[in-house]
Amino acid sequence: MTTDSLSNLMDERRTFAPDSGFAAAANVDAGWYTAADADREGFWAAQARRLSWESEWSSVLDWSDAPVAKWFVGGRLNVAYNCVDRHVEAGLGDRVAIHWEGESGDGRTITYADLLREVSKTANALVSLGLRAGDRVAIQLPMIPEAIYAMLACARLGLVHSVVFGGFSPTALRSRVDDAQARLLITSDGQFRRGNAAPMKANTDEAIAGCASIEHVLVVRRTGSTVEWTEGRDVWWHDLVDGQSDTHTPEAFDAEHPLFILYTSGTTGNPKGILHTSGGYLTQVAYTHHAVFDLKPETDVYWCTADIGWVTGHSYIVYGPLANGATQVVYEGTPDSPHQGRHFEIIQKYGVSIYYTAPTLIRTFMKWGDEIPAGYDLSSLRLLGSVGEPINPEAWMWYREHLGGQRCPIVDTWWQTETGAIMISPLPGVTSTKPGSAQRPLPGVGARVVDDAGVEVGPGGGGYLVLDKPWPSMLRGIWGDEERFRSTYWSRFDGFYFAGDGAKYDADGDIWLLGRVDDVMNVSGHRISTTEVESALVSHPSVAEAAVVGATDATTGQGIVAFVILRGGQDAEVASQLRDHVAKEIGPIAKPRQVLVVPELPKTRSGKIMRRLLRDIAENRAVGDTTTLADSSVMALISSGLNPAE
Ligand code: 6R9
Repeated sequence: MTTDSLSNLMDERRTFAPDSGFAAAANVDAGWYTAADADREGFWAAQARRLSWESEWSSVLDWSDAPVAKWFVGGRLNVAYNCVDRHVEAGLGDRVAIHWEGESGDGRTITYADLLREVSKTANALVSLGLRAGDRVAIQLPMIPEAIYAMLACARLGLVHSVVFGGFSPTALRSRVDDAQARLLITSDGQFRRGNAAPMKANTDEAIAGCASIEHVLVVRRTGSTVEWTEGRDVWWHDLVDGQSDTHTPEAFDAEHPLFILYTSGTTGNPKGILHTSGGYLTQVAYTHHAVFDLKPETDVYWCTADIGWVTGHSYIVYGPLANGATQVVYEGTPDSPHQGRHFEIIQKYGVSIYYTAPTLIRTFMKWGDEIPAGYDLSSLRLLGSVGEPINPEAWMWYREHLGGQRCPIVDTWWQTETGAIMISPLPGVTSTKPGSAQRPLPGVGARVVDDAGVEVGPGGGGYLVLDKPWPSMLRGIWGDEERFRSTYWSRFDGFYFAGDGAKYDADGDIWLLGRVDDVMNVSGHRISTTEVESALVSHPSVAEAAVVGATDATTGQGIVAFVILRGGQDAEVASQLRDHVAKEIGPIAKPRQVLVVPELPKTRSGKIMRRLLRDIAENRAVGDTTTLADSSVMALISSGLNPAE
């Protein structure tokens, strides 16, 4: 069999049993599934005891007001104390918490003792601005340590942070600030992108012009560029924070005290402010970070490449790793600045042992060439993770070979902003992994694949992914819109959380995610996942990356339109070859109507392809709102390179 024919989800059969040495030392074993099934609440109570509580809960779960859960009812804790102080109190103050690597190679080493001082100073500064528990604080910052200090200072004081991507437009920031009625905005003068200083405060100034809720803007100096200044409103971080006392006594809050709001886009209209609370959230991020990444805090160097403006940054840069006392790398820059080996250079420099990234970056590495990772010593790596979208088997295999040296287990972690923490993933050392499958709900988590009527499908069957039991880090609502919370997630199936993802079971009952159901195409009555077609395309040797959309078609309902980035130069014959290749891999029904060769794909800052924009092109419409694109010039680049007659 050729690699090609193995490389789409329909045929994927490879499995990789855990290495016995890894399994022997793993943090978890198969008994965790049985224990959690036997006594779910007892299991979660045991996980909650990873944390330090000022007073324990009276009951583990109150689901009487479903779908709004209360976890660890009556328990009290301070989230920042758990992420910082307790490690210092345990004598680990000299352990490095953060190896911060600036884009240009400037760096800072921050120990847990340093982190405690910085977070305390920041908390004292926020108190001096008159902020009180429950107030909202908007944060738009680059990937600099102050972003983490700011989030933890909010957590310490019971302030609710709302982190907004550095790349979001003023309009997007404004709607988030307004929706949450934030009193404070924390930002920086500018940010470095590919060696250039780009303005940030100019954008935030524009965003909050005339905004009544914002009383102060706290500004970190990062690039040193000149900024406009509003006296009485704007305060420099170094003026306010640096002079504060570096001690601060944390106060415990209720387990259900709000911790943060994070906006995520829905299928329609305004972004949704997903609300997370304290005790359950921290419990599940700490547990999953321990179990899924097999973290050994004394020896591992962990690196999650997400941006803190994304939920992965919240849960697996800030709260999970720090609650577990991890040593981690935080990197400010882009993967190709100043060169395409930057990530591998950082892995080598710090001896990174656990690396967690997104399939889109893995495919980008593939496009750049195998020789780039081969030029670095990556032998410190012992576990690799993937998140954000389905990982096609081809990318999974490449990741395993070229970063993992065929030895590292890969954890494909499925979860969402709404779930707060990882829900479905292999357990390293326990699960025999399969390229492209997230496999099983974690111990303590309930998930199934159901049909239109909410009935679970059998082995080999496909349908919708639902979560059938409440979990500690579940969203507690959409900020200010309880009705939308119920209708979006809880009305589609009675008693189940509707995730919005398509999935199927294989013959072993393992779960394969097939992409958003809004991305599932219907061609002549056949349901075809964009992911399946993309996976087939990427299995062709000349394709580096592919995105597929269903475009309205008068005859078949929808027609499949594929956008591909080629590995080498342009090839006039390739479009028809690729159409045939997909037909061969999946079946004639999946043959794309059109294959368009493009230089780039439109992506959000978190690496998700914006299919909506590609659909606009495929359906010959004016391209819609591009404000959430990482690089808004991409659409012009794509359109200019296309032959309209194709
Ligand atoms: C963490 C995060 C959530 C959506 C989710 C799904 C997709 C995430 C995935 C995955 C397949 C995985 N997704 N991880 N699909 N396999 N391992 O990405 O949160 O930005 O809210 O996106 O991402 O479609 O519904 P968020």
